[in-house]
Amino acid sequence: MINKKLVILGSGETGIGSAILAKKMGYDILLSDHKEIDLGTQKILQDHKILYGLENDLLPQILAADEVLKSPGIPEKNELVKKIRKQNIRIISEIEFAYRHKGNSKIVAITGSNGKSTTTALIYHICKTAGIDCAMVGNIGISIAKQIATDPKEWYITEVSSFQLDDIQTFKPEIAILLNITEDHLDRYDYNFQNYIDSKFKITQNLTINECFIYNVDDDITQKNMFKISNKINLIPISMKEKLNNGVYITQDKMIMKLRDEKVIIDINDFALKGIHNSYNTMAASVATMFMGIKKPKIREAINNFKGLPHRMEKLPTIKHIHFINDSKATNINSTWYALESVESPTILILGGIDKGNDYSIISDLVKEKVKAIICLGLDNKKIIEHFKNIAPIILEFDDMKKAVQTSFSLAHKDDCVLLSPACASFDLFKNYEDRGNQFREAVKNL
Ligand code: UMA
Ligand code: ADP
Repeated sequence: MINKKLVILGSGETGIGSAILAKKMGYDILLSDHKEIDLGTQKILQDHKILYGLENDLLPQILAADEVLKSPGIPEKNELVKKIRKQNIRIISEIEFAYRHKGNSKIVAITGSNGKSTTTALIYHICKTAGIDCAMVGNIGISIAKQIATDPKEWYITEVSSFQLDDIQTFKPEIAILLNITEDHLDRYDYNFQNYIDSKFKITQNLTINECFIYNVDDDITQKNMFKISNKINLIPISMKEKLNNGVYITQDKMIMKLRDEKVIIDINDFALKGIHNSYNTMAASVATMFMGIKKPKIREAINNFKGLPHRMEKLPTIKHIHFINDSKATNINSTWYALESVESPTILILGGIDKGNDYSIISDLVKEKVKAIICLGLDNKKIIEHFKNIAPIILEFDDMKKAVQTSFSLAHKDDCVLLSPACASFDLFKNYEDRGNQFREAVKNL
């Protein structure tokens, strides 16, 4: 029995999953939320005999905690978090808590500004193909703590966000992957990019020579910050520009993986995921699973028949020779850059939503080269219009997906592409990026 007073902040996926695991492990738990907890969630808490309530009603009990587990969506600037810090009560994240109670199971942790979900899903797919006992958890949507409590596995393929890394202490995955770093979530990092970079690098904090760190040597920001990490880590670089003696690279349409004394070569035409960004994701997933001990035939089979995830460069059925691509998950400018880079025909680009600090000049050249019209889909489109007014031939504004899609369709000619890759969060007009992507799919279907 662990007789520790654990307070859990937040009653979402993280909070509930952690509470279930903590209860199982014998902690003395209290769960709080700043809002009224919905009835379904209350029922789950009651069934597990977990005490809960409103943050404001529980302040003395919260500040008497031995440790506080904070849901990732709760920012540092939150007044309660400030009070907890002032009292020197340790704050941990869910992945830290889950790590402590995972037993002998192992973790693959995937982070990066873009490509996390795709790479996580691909690693999971390779592992399943190879018959490994595993679960896909973390930022992709399922609490790792809940998985450990209710259905433990040998491997947890875990998508990890910077918010989840912020409050780790001992978290040490067997395989850590950092795909890339570009500006994102700066509102949570005092608008200081270095703070966000440091948060991503926390994934390496406890690694030793026994684990491995897979990272992208072509990513400038990653490279510039590598000097900070311990030289006693087992490094596995990936590159599409350099031939490497250890790690993975692509040359003449071949992916070459060199690990320990083993060399594996797979033709890149076998990759189901297309585009440069996806080649990086496939390289990371392939070498991670090779490190786990999975052999080439299973890796090749799985990367070849992987279906990809919806809302990420998802091709929809062509209508009257017009192509439609749903890239609703592109919520920052870097992923929109990759989307535009990979389209091959003149494009009507649907852009906009809640801007998290985009520098639109990053896509100016690609817009000049490929974009016939920008369709703004957001409540406040000033920044986009200001930036592209002399670059894009046509800029129109909408606050409704149906009208945005109908207009895009009317502007498109044979073989053109209508690309939803908004570079922005969706919460001004939609519930979330899935809702935005689903509405796009529906509007296209109804043309
Ligand atoms: N809450 C408070 N006080 C606050 C703010 C929120 O009590 O100041 C409460 C809310 O009322 C709510 C709960 O906290 O009840 C929500 O917690 P949360 O926002 O951390 O959400 P979870 O449901 O626990 O989901 C989290 C991740 N959410 C965020 O990081 C914002 C999910 O990632 C993740 O799938 C899930 O844990 C399981 O790991 C979502 C996400 O948007 C998809 N992630 C960001 C991204 O991908 O860009 C990082
Ligand atoms: P994340 O989980 O990190 O948000 P996703 O796999 O969901 O990443 O992809 C999000 C967006 O980023 C999609 O629009 C996708 O096309 C793009 N993307 C995917 N992989 C990469 C990558 N390695 N580099 C840049 N952009 C990427």
